[in-house]
Parts: sequence; C-alpha cells; structure tokens
Amino acid sequence: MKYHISLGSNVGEREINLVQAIILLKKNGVNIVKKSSIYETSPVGDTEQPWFLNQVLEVQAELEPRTFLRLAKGIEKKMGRTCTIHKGPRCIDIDILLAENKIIQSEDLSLPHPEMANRNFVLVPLEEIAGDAIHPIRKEKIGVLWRKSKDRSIVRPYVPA
Ligand code: PH2
Ligand code: MG
Ligand code: MG
Repeated sequence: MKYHISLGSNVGEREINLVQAIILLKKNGVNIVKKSSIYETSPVGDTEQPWFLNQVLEVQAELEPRTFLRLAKGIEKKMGRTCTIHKGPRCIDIDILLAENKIIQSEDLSLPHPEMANRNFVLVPLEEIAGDAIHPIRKEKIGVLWRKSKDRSIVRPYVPA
C-alpha cells in the first residue's frame, strides 16, 4: 500500500533525527518512493517550543495501516521519544497522513490525518511531492487545501547551518 507520512523533529540534531527515522523505516521493509525537501517550521499549537524540521515522504509498504502505525510508534520509541508533553517537543514524530484513498475513523487511528488540512507544515511538503493527491474526505487536491488553510504558521526551506 502507498502511504504519505510526515516526519517532524524539534529536539536535538533535528536533521539527523529525520535521516535516522528514514534509515529505520527502510530497515523495516518500508520503501521510500519520494522525499520532500526539509522545511523549518514555526510550532503549531503550543508555540512555546523550538521550531521544527518537517518533511513528508511517499512510501510503499506491504503493511496494513494499523501495522504500519505500530511500526512508526516503535521507531519513535526506539529513537528515545522521552518527552511526555502532548504536542510538546520531540526527537521524532511520525504521522501517517494518507493511505491512498482509505478512510479510517477509529480510536487508535484516523485516516486521513484529521489535522492535515489545517497544518501548513504538512501541506507545503505534501504539495511538493503529491500536488495531485486528493484528500479522500474533502475531495480536494492538496494545493486547494493549502490555499484554503487558515494556518498562519511559517514554513520556510531549511538551510543547514
Ligand atoms: N507537530 C505537532 C504540533 N505542532 N508544529 C510544527 N511546526 N511541526 C510539527 O511537526 C508539529 C507542530 C504535534 O505533532
Ligand atoms: Mg504530529
Ligand atoms: Mg504523532
């Protein structure tokens, strides 16, 4: 199944954390098909935390959505996600955005990701690699969601120091 996933890091060596997450995904049989650029983004929600690096991937994995979710959570844990503050700083956050046109609404997993259309840090990199993808509930392309987004947080290309 094809998935679009979002990576985010705002603690430690942020770029290395993104690279490490990709290495661990590959090790677990996930094929990386496309990678967006890396963006530096202002925090959404709790703004009293460091800026993030965010990236979106298109991947191919022979895994059901819940199995893939478990893998993603396992990688987050392995990478030392020690912070327990909900929506607070984290070494790595791996979120499943889309699983083709699947719609899942359950306690443990919601697809499409319920906040994806409200987050510039998702829409900008997703538009870069999947501008033609259709949001299966909104039935609109990513670029349309982006133009309609009310999020005013900042998303800028990441320039390594
Ligand atoms: N993740 C959050 C909350 N806020 N803000 C940015 N810019 N990037 C994120 O990845 C992010 C966030 C919860 O997962
Ligand atoms: Mg998240
Ligand atoms: Mg998450």
